[in-house]
Amino acid sequence: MTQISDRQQLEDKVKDLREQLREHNFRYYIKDDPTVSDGAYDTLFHTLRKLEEEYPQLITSDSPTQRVGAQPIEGFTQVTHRLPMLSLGNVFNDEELNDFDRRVRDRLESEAIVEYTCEPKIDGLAVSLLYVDGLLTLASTRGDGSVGENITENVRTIGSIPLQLRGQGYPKELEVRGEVFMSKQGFSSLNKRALANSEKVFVNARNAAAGSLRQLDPRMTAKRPLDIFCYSVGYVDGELPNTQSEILAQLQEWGLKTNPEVKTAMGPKECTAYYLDILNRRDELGYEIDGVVYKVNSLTLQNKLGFVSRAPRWATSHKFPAQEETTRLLDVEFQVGRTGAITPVARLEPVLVGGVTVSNATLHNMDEVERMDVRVGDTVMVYRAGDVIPKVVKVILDKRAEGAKRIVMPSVCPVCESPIEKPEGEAVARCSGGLICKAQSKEAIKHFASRRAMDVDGLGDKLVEQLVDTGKISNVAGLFELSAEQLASMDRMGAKSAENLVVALEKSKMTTLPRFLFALGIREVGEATALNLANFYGDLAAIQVANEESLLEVPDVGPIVARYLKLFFAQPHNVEVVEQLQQSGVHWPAIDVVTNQDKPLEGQVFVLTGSLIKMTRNEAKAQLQQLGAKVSGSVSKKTHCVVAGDAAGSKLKKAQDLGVDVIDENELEKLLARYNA
Ligand code: I6G
Repeated sequence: MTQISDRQQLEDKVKDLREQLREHNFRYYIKDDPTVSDGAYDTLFHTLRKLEEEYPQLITSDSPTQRVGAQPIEGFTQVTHRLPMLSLGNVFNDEELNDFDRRVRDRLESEAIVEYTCEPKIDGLAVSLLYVDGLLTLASTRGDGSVGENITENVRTIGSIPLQLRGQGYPKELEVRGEVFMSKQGFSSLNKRALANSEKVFVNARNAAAGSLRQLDPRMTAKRPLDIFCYSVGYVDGELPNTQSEILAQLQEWGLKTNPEVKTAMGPKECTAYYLDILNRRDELGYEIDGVVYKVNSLTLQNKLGFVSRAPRWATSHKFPAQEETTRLLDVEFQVGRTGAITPVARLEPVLVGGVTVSNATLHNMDEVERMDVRVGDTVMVYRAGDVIPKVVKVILDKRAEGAKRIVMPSVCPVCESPIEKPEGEAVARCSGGLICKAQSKEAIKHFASRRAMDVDGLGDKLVEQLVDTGKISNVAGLFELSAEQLASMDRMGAKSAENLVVALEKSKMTTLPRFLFALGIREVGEATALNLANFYGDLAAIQVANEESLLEVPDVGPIVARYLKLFFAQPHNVEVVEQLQQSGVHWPAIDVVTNQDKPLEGQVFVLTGSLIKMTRNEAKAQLQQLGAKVSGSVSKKTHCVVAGDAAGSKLKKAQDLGVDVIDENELEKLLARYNA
């Protein structure tokens, strides 16, 4: 760096790096069309960071290196909006939409068809972003519409919000309004992790986004998968186009993210067509919406129409049927999962939620039951989204009836009557019956046959249940004893399907050791751990007899996994089943352990994202590859681990969405040190 002696040259270089990084962010977040690899982005980021470390006087707040503040803040200060953040009126059906359009035309004293812009109404949090001379200067919540909270430090951590507008011609002051939200998958993996760690779960994606924006420590917000769609402007000191659709296009050019579903519609009929189309595709959208918004496209007409009380006359939202409804909790039953986990399930007075009748919903676990203080007879709020199992999210305490009955976890399994155990500190209670329990057997067999395990084509859940209920099989080994005749005698099974299933079972016998290990359904042994075990020991017999000390040497195997492995193979019944399976012809190719000890990460797919501080991404990549890992550029279900550096963006989000392991730079360092020692 010291070769750059000339100060001007140095400043130019820093400026150029920032511009390049901004442009790449724009391509990545806004256009969804990156033009450089992560590695190339990283190199630029590092060069900039190194220069800034060497010349701290060159650091500016809009530098792409300056997203996450170092210190938590003490509280949120209040911000008075220069122009109030209004609310929107609602319509719920075609008739009300026609009335809205009628009022618009009456007020404009025109019978001409009105052009509207249509966009999804995101179920998130309205925020205001103030850009002064293109710099993000202030971000605030809507609050009561007049006064909100200053959440600038947290908003700066959201990768899709530019710290500096791109291009030229933006107004001297530009207040942009939008909705910050958490994607459906981001929300789901956040809650999964919270459940696993016995932490508080969020009721819905909106609350999760709100909770994330209200963190006092911006480093916490930075870890949450937040995103934004900008939908309009507030205070503007400068020129803007004269229609809503052109304003959105212009905001995008300046680097602000707008919704790709925005369209224009001529009159209410086309608006309804848009509404139906979005309603139809609601579950496919990666984020929660609660309706669509129509706005008169022309700003001239908007100005003529003005406002009524605190809502514009030129816009309305067209609400979808609710996805949350209240109903009565009639009873609670306890379901038993593959590992014996007992889930309380609510039996409800049937209720229509978002167009679907719901009569059962999950209550997760007893900690949740206690946290919500839910009782039989209570009026509860039920939430349903897409194909996901509906859940009870809240009790309406005001409506609690006199005799509402507390929910008590049974002491024995409702299926096999073995004792239920709940170890201290764990959120989940379990049936101790193991494979004696029919419920556990059914789930174990379903898991064994599943696509990522033994991959038995054509063995559906219902069939497994029938096979166990009729006593045809009691464990996974029984699957390979089934004849085509036995299968053909099951409900809804023809001779042809039965034959196909026998062929599929035969085909599945040729597998791999990692798949087989995973298929056994040993607690905490997921695909990645199964792969590590297979690579470390090379064969099943060695794993079966490995002691705890040895198991702890396997990458990513800690005391808990080691204990479950020991427990599993200590049970004669399990060993017997494994032997039966091998005798039936289940087999796999041998693994060369010698090679794999040199390459302990063989078969593991890593993705590096965000900026690393202590090493470049290329260095990290080379070291991982040396240990046998494959380093891929994109996250998918096949990814084993994502290394997330600073300002990690959509790849981190995707990893969280898919439930892929995420480690930070420190953990990566430890991992590399373990093998390189
Ligand atoms: O709350 C809102 C959500 C979405 C809005 C809104 C919007 O446009 C897509 N637009 C306005 C003008 C207002 N609230 C006041």
